[in-house]
Order: sequence, then C-alpha cells, then structure tokens
Amino acid sequence: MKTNTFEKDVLTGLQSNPKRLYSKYFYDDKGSAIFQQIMHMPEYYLPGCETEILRLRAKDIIRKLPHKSYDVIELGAGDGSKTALFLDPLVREKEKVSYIPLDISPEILSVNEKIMEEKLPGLCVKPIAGDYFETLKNISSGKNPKIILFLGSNIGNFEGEKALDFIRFVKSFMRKGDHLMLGVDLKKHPRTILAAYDDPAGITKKFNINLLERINRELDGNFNTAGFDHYASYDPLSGATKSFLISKAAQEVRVAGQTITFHPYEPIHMEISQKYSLQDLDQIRLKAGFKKDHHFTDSKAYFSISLFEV
Ligand code: AVI
Repeated sequence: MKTNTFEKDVLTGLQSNPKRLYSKYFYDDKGSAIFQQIMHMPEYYLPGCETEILRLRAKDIIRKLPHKSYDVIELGAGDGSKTALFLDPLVREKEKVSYIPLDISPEILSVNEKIMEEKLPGLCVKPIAGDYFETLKNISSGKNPKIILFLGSNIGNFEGEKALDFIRFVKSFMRKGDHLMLGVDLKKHPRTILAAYDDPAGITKKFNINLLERINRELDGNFNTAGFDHYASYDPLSGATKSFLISKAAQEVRVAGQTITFHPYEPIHMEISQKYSLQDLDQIRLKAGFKKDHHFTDSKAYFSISLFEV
C-alpha cells in the first residue's frame, strides 16, 4: 500500500513538467541517518538556534501558558531530546503534564520514551505511531488544554499555501485556550541560508541523491546517480529555498517499468524549505484564525519558536 503510493508519486512526479520528487520520501533509514549528519553540519544553523531558544526562553514561553494542566502533543516528535528542554521546566511549573509524541516511526518513538524516562522520570508519556493526519483525530478530545508542538522548521517543507492549510487543519482539532507552538526558520542574509543547503562537504547532495538510490532499490530504477548534480537556490523575495537535482546530460532512466527522459541540465525539484519573517507569521496566524501570537527568537534572530493561541 505504502510502496504503491511511493511508486505513484514518483512516477507522476517524474512524468510532470517540470519534474519533481517529494522530500517526505527522503527519510528511509539511510536518508534519516544522512539527515542526522546534516543536523551536525556547522552551516546548518537551525537545530542550534532552536535549542538555544528552548534552553534560554522556555520559562518565558511557559509564562504565556496560564493553565495548571496540559497535554503536550508533538507532531513528528522524533527522539524528543530537544523537546525535553521545554518539558522539564513545564513539568516543574504545572500540576499535571502529559506528553503525547506522534511519529510515523515506532522505533524512534521507543527511543523517545527511553529518553523521557531518563530525563523526566514520572512524566506521563503516551506515544502514538502513525500518520499525524490520522492520529490527531483520535486524541483531540482529551479534557486538558493542549499545546501542539511542531518544531524543527518542519512547517517550512510545506509548499506555499499548503503551510497555511496544514495550520488550519491542526487548528480544527484545537479549542479555546489551546496553543500551537511552531519552530520556524526566519528570513535572514541569503548567503547564510544558502550555505545551510549547499554545504561544501556535499552532505546535502548525498541527502538528495539518496532518494534516487531509494528509487533504484525500491522501484526497480536504474538512475546513474553520477549523472546528477545538486543545486540549491534561495529567493529572498519569497523566502523559498529550493533544492534540485540537475541532469548533467541527456539520459533515459527506467523506473518501475517506465522510461523517463531527461534533457541536458533538466532539473528535478526535490524540496522546498520556506523561510518566514515574523510579519509573515503574524499574517499566517491571522489567516488561520488564532487569537494571539508571541515570538521567541534566538540571540541572532535566525529562528523563532512562535506560540499561536486559540
Ligand atoms: C526537515 N527539514 C526542516 C529540513 C529543512 O531544513 O528543510 C530538511 C533539510 N533539507 C536539507 N537540509 C535539511
């Protein structure tokens, strides 16, 4: 079922003009391991900035959260190690906190549970594995006020209006007094942004090329990955960072029994990593119908953890 969707998306994307693939498919085991390397790259400033905010501003964030009990629901929670920096002071301040990490991977959720047990023994953790579009429905009826976390600039990987659609979708599960906490990468000097997606060590290239290798592995493809180069761009007007793989020559590739023809220098659009200004975020907050927002930024104002109140 999953493979069929992957196959359908890959074939539709490669038969479109311009060609495209979806970055949600980057994260097989190998891709997830390469992403961990990206998180440690000196040019990839995002995790360091977000961690700084969680370390230094968690108490300021908690001051905006007036209730005594909260259910903290984290979308795409991963191992939760950064989230613990927020949960630790929250647990100290509040009478009752439950943590509900949602992730597609049951393996990463068991790591998450272990980390929480070590760092925050006694915290009530109820992991749910699955697609959060599905799982959100099941947990939205709890009686405690909710804080829904969507960290790591994951909102940036939604294209254009889809980010707003997603925030509206999440809001449809929220009630008065609930908060959405978004980790957002901000617009900044274009060179700083571009360097994060065009590292000299070629790790980001490897991350993109891995999707072609995955297609070879899983969809009986025969991409010659040496025939593709990685190219990243940043548009300071729109705030869109885009990643492409460029076909170095005319070539034909077989995927799942189909032939895909490439012209010389033809791009495959691989990923969008949208950057926002605080004003952009205020607009999104208004359009999505939240009552208030508060932005908490790091010392360089590279990144914001933004709190949207219903
Ligand atoms: C997961 N996501 C927020 C990352 C980003 O910055 O868009 C994925 C990534 N792509 C290239 N480098 C990192």
